[in-house]
Amino acid sequence: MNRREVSKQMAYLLRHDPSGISMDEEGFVDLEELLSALQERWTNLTDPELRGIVEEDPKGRYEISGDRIRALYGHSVDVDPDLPEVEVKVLYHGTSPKAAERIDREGLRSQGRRKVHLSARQEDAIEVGKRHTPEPVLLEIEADKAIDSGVPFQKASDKVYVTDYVPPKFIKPIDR
Ligand code: HQG
Repeated sequence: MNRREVSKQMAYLLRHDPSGISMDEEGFVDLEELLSALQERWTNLTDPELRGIVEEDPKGRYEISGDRIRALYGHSVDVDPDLPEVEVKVLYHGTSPKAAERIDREGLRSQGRRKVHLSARQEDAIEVGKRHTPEPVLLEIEADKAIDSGVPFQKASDKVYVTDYVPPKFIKPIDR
């Protein structure tokens, strides 16, 4: 059992395509049902192993509550996890040079996902950007000023924050 592969499949089911598993409006599904779906591929996967993957996830991608489980961010399915709205001074976003040009004109808009995703740390934002391009552009978001102007940020995990839209005036590229 390759934990990363299981987690990838889990993220796919919980964020994009629960394929038959019923999901509530906050993104939760029944843990046993998810386990059964994963056991179609990983026959010997156990409940404790699945819980271990959730607990040890390096980005805090998932949450278990009672007998239910959900992804905390990354969704394209139409759900609205009840994440805490937080005060934060600065956040970061890593992206391709081409996207950065458009972001400079029109702001950060969600594309395939429901939300815009931001990182608490510069290093993490750079890693996110590297999924799109070898030499990502690092953007700094003046979250405190955005909050003052009515843009709320929600904390999905220790590393990941989400919002609906960030206007360009709160975004500036950082040299690195
Ligand atoms: C870009 C992964 C043009 C944006 C990651 C990004 C993250 C624009 C792309 C999480 C734009 C969307 C999310 C605009 C934004 N014009 N492009 N106005 N505004 N974009 O994959 O942030 O490991 O949906 O810059 O690590 O890259 O799977 O978002 O490049 O935490 O848990 O549109 O997903 O988490 O790409 O990644 P994505 P993301 P996991």
